[in-house]
Amino acid sequence: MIISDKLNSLLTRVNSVCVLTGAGISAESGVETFRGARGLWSKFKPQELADFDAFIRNPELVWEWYNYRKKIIRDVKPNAGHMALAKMEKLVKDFSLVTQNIDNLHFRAGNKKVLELHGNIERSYCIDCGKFADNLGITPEGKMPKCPLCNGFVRPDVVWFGEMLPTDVFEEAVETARRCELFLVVGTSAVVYPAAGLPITAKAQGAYTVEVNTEPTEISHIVNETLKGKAGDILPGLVALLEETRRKNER
Ligand code: BJW
Ligand code: ZN
Repeated sequence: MIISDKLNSLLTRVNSVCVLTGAGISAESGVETFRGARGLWSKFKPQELADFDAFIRNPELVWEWYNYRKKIIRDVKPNAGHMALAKMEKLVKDFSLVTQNIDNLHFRAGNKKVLELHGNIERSYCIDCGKFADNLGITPEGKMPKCPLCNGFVRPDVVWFGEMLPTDVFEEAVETARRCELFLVVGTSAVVYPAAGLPITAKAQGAYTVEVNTEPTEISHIVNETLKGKAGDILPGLVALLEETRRKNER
């Protein structure tokens, strides 16, 4: 892995790191990304699945799609990229992990705190009374789950297009972007806002911004440095550098 002298030297002393992840970090675990030739959006239409009006029109279809993805996600394991970020949380004093993913893999890798901007596939809530529930899904007979309290429609607790992100979670993510010294953007096409604005916020306040991605993205020309490759190959290398310098400093 080739990194700049600037990043190398920053890793020896950095105390505040914010990481934003997207679907690409879970790709090596076997979770499909959204965009690109083999992404979910090449087979399914977002306006029929990741949209509240679509849910009201055809809740069974939307639930079927989430059940299909839930099964995949439960069967896969966190990969070397997720594991590296769990290690990074232990090494860096002020560490924040912000994810657009709903797949739980950061928690399963061992991260204690994850700011989930787009929700979590394992949670759902009633659109009538707001009650939250875990692990609800389509019934074995293929029926929609219903609210145990009011019998209302239950939906996955994920953020669809045109919906607000959870305010407290997003505000905390902005705060971390505003104070970090190093901002890593990992495995996201950076086309979906407001998440894609976070590296821009970080750079504007002086953070060094580094992108880890297999392909160029919408923010490649904005970040300070691009590390081209798989998250599972690059992140362990960055963590090894962090670890090495911390060990030296302790001596
Ligand atoms: C690897 C790799 C490896 C692969 N290693 N890398 C016009 C302009 C600007 C904004 C808007 C606009 N019109 C509408 C908007 C707003 C809209 C938006 O941004 N739209 C754009 C698409 C145009 N945003 C919203 O609606 C958001 N809400 C909002 O703005 O609220 C305010 C508001 C409310 C009401 C009215 C008006 C404003 C909500 C966005 C919700 C996004 N939801 C989804 C679905 C979540 C649930 C689910 O999963 O089912 O979130 S869509 C989907 O995209 C999902 C993802 O989190 C999100 C981002 O995708 P991500 O993670 O970047 O994945 P990919 O596939 O795009 O990229 C993968 C990357 O990995 C690629 O770059 C690969 O190269 C790379 N890669 N392997 C490293 N091994
Ligand atoms: Zn209810």
